[in-house]
Amino acid sequence: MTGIDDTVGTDADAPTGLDRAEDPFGSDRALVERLGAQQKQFNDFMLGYKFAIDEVVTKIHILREDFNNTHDYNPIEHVNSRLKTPESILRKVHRKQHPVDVDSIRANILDIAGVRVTCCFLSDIYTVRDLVVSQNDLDVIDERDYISNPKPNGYQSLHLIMEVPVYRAREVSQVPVEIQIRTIAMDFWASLEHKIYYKYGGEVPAGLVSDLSQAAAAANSLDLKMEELHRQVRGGAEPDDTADARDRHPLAPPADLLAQYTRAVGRPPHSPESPLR
Ligand code: 0O2
Repeated sequence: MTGIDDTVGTDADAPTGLDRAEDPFGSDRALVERLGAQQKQFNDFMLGYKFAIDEVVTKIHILREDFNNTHDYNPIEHVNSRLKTPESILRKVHRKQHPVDVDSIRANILDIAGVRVTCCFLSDIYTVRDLVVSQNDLDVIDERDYISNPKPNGYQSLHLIMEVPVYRAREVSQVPVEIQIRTIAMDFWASLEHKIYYKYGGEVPAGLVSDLSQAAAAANSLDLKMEELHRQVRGGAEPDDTADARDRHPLAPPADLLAQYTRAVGRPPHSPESPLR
């Protein structure tokens, strides 16, 4: 006797004399078991997308912090992510007239995992795009530039569908993630348009469509103006890599370590003739 009853709750322990009348599921037991197995499979399927989001968000956070460290400038304003709800997945697969099963969803719905990167300036969008696309472990499946080619309603954003390796306990799977990169102005417009679209169930009144289109043009001209101001303020300067900027950085070596180095070597580590630079 171990003190642990490790058979409690298993089917092996069910009374052998149990007849259909005593089994709460009766003849539906097979169906219940099948549904349970399907639910488990679907949860496992969704978990793969959640892990893929985690991978991409980590990559974006690393880029953000590293870019800030190296260039004393940050092209990423904020990062959001979302896992499409099962209901939204089913609506989309149905709307696109694909079969409604897990294999079809896997093959046809490529934005189950979504990461949105919001940038201050237009040029930042392409900086972030290049940094993401150049990562060797990610493959670009599709790219849509709705900034060069806005949608008829005025929607602007850069979309990348990236395939991300996810290392799970039993396998490595390649999972698609949609990365939307846009400015704050584009994001503001898209959030409002999304709310209006859903409020009217997709049938937005003509007057509102026209107002939204004007608002998109205003957002675009704001982006162009801010980009111009940004250029003026930076004066075409390359990333700030001056000694001052490095010294301001939180990861700069502590003052006593610098002093020790300077005493031992005869010059500070960031002097121009230093072999370290
Ligand atoms: P949700 O609610 O955000 O999940 P297709 O063009 O048919 O091949 P798909 O997947 O529609 O396929 O591609 P697309 O057009 O690149 O859109 C992907 C996502 O971008 C959408 O997902 C939206 O999040 C966003 N998006 C695209 N067009 C618009 C638009 O006009 N307005 C807004 N606000 N967002 C847009 P979902 O599944 O449509 O929606």
